Amino acid sequence: MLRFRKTTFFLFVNSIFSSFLFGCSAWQSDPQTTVNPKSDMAVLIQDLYVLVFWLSVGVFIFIMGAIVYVSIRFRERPGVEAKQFHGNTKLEILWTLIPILIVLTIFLPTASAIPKIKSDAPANALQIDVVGKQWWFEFKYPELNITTANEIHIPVNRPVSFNIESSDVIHAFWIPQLGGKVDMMPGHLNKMWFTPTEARKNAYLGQCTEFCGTSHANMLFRVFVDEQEDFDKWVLSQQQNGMKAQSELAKEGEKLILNNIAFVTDNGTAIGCVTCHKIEGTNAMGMLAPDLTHIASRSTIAAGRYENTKENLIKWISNPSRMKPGVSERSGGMPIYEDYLTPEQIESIVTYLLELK
Ligand code: HEC
Ligand SMILES: [Cu+2]
Repeated sequence: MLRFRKTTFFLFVNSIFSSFLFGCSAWQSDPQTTVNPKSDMAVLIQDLYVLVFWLSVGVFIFIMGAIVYVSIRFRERPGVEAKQFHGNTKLEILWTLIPILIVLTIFLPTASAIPKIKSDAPANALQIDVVGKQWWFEFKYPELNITTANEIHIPVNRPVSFNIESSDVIHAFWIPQLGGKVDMMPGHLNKMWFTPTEARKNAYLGQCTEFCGTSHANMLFRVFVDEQEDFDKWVLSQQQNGMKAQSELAKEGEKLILNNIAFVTDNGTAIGCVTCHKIEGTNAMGMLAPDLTHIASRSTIAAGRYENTKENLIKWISNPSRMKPGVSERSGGMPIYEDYLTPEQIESIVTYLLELK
């Protein structure tokens, strides 16, 4: 008996403590939340949520109150029998009318919000093409001639229109504070647009929200909402070709990547970076993997999963699958280079990558 109580007590304390820790983590970082919307469309959705929430609170309090009242008022007591009721036309009309009113109160604002959310983007909207891939996001700005991956910048207070697709399985595109979620389908274009209303230094977090294989949970992205001036600067820098290597070490790395020499395996197949990756202005023209032209300008690697540091890049190139399960195993996936390159070679490659600002 004592033992049972101890276990129960432990579970109770444990659950309270873990809820507390859970709350802390969500509170400290930028949460992926819908209840703090920062775009016109996200506000429309949030207003509907708030309306339904308070209606539910009202219904809950009314029903619970009525149950408690009836249970006490008409209960069986010594000398009093529990009361039974059979039919009451007035009440029946009332409890048909009230739900109809509630449903209408929800339906009318919903029916007015959905066409706005689904409408075509205004003509001045910034166009961004996004393609979901196992397990990262490719972003293109067709009018600005920019290609990047997993991190985008958009200017505040200008509509952005996303043209959403997938090149393999079904993914989904969602930035809880800004907009979505929209399915990313192979061979079918979906659209979504919104106007971000708050520029800030920290990114808005986005994520794939349709299970898409081993590393689905590691498929994240970041949206930076910039003041116009900062956005223009970003655009200018992204339109440049990849930098030439500066330091001696970086020059070695550049040679390794661009000459493809070190990557001939025992059975003779070349699996150099240039097969899959692009560095604008060089012979690295691969289209299968994230564009590396400005890899050093991004704050994260591996689809928002790890900070873009020297240490993480070394780990990534040595063995990407150890950092993101499934990456090397899938066909066309990034090879495990610790099998072909020395740690010194990998370090020189990373030194070059970090100069690609
Ligand atoms: C067979 C194709 C392939 C080859 C060859 C390849 N990669 Fe990759 N690489 C990928 C894919 C696919 C990803 C995206 C993985 C993900 O995030 O799920 C990636 C991701 C990366 C990233 C992270 C980019 C980002 O923005 O998240 C870096 C850096 C990188 N590769 C560097 C290299 C280097 C350096 C080489 C050569 C030594 C190389 N890759 C060779 C396919 C390849
Ligand atoms: Cu996915």
